[in-house]
Amino acid sequence: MEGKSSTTLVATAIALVMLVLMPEASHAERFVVGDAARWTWGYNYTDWVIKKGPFFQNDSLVFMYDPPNATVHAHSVYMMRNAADYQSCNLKAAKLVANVMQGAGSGYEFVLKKRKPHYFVCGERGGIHCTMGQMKFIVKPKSSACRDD
Ligand SMILES: [Cu+2]
Repeated sequence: MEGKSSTTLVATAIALVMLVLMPEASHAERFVVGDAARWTWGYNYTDWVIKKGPFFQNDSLVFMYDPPNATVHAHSVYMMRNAADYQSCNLKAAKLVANVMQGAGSGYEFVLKKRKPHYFVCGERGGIHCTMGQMKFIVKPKSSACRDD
């Protein structure tokens, strides 16, 4: 008898947790970085962030770019460790997020799980895509509790 009531309790607890979590999960948005331009040389992603934001925790960013071929530049996605590295496009301590192949097809999806500044850059050509190609942007997700839609 005791086992059965604790099972019921667990089931009730799970149901309650799902009730609390599900509306939030269903509100998370998915953004294709750069929209129709996708992840490419010369597009102003800083403007794109201003236009699309604010971003919230659990929203996702989808990076879409073709794998390297004879006519297309290779791109990638790196995360810079801090603002200084981001400003100078210094890739030495950067963390690889998606390699040159991972933007193909439906793209590479990055879920914004943490409420911290995310410094995204393209790491190709020793940082030239970051410095000259404007392939860089910062996203700092707000708490999902702040979402008012
Ligand atoms: Cu690039």
